[in-house]
Amino acid sequence: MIDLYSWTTPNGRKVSIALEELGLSYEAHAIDISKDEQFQPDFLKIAPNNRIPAIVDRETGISLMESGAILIYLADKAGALLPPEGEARYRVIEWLMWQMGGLGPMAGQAHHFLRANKGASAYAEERYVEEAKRLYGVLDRRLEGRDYIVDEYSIADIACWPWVSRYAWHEVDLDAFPSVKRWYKAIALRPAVQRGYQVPKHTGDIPMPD
Ligand SMILES: N[C@@H](CCC(=O)N[C@@H](CS)C(=O)NCC(=O)O)C(=O)O
Repeated sequence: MIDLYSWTTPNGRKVSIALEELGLSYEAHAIDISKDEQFQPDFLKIAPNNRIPAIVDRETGISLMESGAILIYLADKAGALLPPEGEARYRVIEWLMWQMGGLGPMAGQAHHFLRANKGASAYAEERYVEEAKRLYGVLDRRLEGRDYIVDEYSIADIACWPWVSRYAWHEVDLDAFPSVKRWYKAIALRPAVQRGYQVPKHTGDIPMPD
């Protein structure tokens, strides 16, 4: 049994989607970041960076923060969604790191300036939207002629998909990125993705472009 501490955000959804895909038993605990619950002392013991998501594996006693590390741990534990060795394993980790260091932080900053602080800085709004679009271009080229980011569906797809589900928040038109759009819509139909998206609470349907 895995304890999942999460909220209805892209980084949180990565982990609930992976847990659903892998069929691992878990109990979700809501950490409402709009109420600053990520700063509670008990949560800090397992998440020293004050951010969701975090997990505790009751079987091993291991606790982890950082969604990328959690995805690798869960995939290795279940023996799926991450090849055990060889080039494909490093290719999945490569694209997972691309999401962790690029797509997530840049789109997150775009949300900060476009939605939470609109008008605070025209420079920052343009900078992060343009960087988000550049990254969508990178992903679009990678997905041209491929169903998934690496050969099989993997934690690289699961890491990127919830960020792309916020395409409207960072003002990206998916019609400009046809391979990303096709990939996004196909993954959105997966039953495990539909379940994991609504953890720790239901927030409405998955955004679906025409
Ligand atoms: N690199 C971290 C980022 C986690 C992160 O930024 N989580 C956000 C929600 S998506 C959060 O907890 N924000 C709370 C805050 O900013 O105080 C990861 O991937 O786990």
